Amino acid sequence: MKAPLKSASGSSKQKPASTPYALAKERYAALGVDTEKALEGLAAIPVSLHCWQGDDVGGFESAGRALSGGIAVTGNYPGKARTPEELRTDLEKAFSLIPGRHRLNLHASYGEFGGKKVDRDSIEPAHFANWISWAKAHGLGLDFNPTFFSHPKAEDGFTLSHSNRGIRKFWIEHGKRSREIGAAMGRALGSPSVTNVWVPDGFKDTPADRVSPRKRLADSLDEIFETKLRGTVDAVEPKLFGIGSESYVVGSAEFYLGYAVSRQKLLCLDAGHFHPTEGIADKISSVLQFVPELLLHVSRGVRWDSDHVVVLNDDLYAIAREVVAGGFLKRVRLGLDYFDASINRVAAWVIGTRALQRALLAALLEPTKALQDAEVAGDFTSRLALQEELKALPCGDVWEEFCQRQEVPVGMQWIAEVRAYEESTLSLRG
Ligand code: RNT
Ligand code: ZN
Repeated sequence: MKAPLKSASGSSKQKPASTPYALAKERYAALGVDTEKALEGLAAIPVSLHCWQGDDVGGFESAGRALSGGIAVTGNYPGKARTPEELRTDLEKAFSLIPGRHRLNLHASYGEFGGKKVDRDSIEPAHFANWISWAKAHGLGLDFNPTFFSHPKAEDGFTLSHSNRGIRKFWIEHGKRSREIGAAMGRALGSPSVTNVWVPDGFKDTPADRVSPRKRLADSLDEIFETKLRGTVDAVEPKLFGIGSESYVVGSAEFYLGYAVSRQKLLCLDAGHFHPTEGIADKISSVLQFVPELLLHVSRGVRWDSDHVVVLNDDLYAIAREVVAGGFLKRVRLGLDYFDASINRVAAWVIGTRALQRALLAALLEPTKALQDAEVAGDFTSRLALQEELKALPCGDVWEEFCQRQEVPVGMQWIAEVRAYEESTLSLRG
């Protein structure tokens, strides 16, 4: 399909018979690690790409409102998708540059309403029929999110925990309909979707009553989740603060941890939703003692919950390591969540997804047994020495092999394809 770029690491001093991958394979084998198994394992891990990176969290409702809910997109890089067709074309380009089989994560505001005003409490699976048939045609799974922001009934910062019963009812209906849509997607595609609830509810300044909104949020969620549905699983997403909800967020970490444990729902951990230096890696094995599954919103907060494009940093390595070494690949669903309009949006998807996959590969290449044996024996010296040794092993050569086998561009080759797409397609958008 795509012409693979010759690996830059194949220097002239190497024996011609030894490809960089063959050498890497030997290095890892010496530590008891089977690179072939790692490659197979990586191919089996789907990542849910977030539709909202493609159009700055805009969506396709006829009203087309400004982004609200305390999240923000900065930048005005040309070429953002303006229609569902454009967004799908962009996604196809991104998926063609990402190795493996994946999923798409849709927000309710990305329905296709045929120019009509369909309010959030009236959305139906039919509004997502095109997305479903497109996903089927491309072998993608779908995930879903009710949209509790960018709407007049969310403008004062409250939705499911609103003090007004009518407004609460409106959003509860939206939540119920969203679950139905998620379930329809899951059933149509033969792969259960996650329907993830995140609400922006909170106060800019010190509240006089921290209790009542939380009670109302719990009650509203219980109403939304009342009916058992086949085809979707429910997740709830806590947050520390948002822009304009700096002093109090109703759905805090403790609130949703308690909620998810008591209702046996999925907890969604977004990497940007905690104190700036607090990572989510260590939470994985804690929370999975008590909830059935986790949803991860892999993101990168810079100083605040800024939703920067995911890159291969220590936090990302640690997250992937805990998922893999903990044996949690079947209980952790991986999704991305960031929005950057200052760079090419297709490239943003590709960079973030490939970074997550590379972190997962590094985790799959870890000699976990050797590390754990050293630990059990009390030999923390060897544990630390080996952990350090692993950092400079030729993981990148195994990654390039993976890209080649999956028939996607190797190395920097993919950026040329994004540039060509920019010229042929994105630059034509007004
Ligand atoms: C917001 C949450 C949420 C959103 C998306 C658009 O802070 O992270 O997941 O980013 O629903
Ligand atoms: Zn998130």
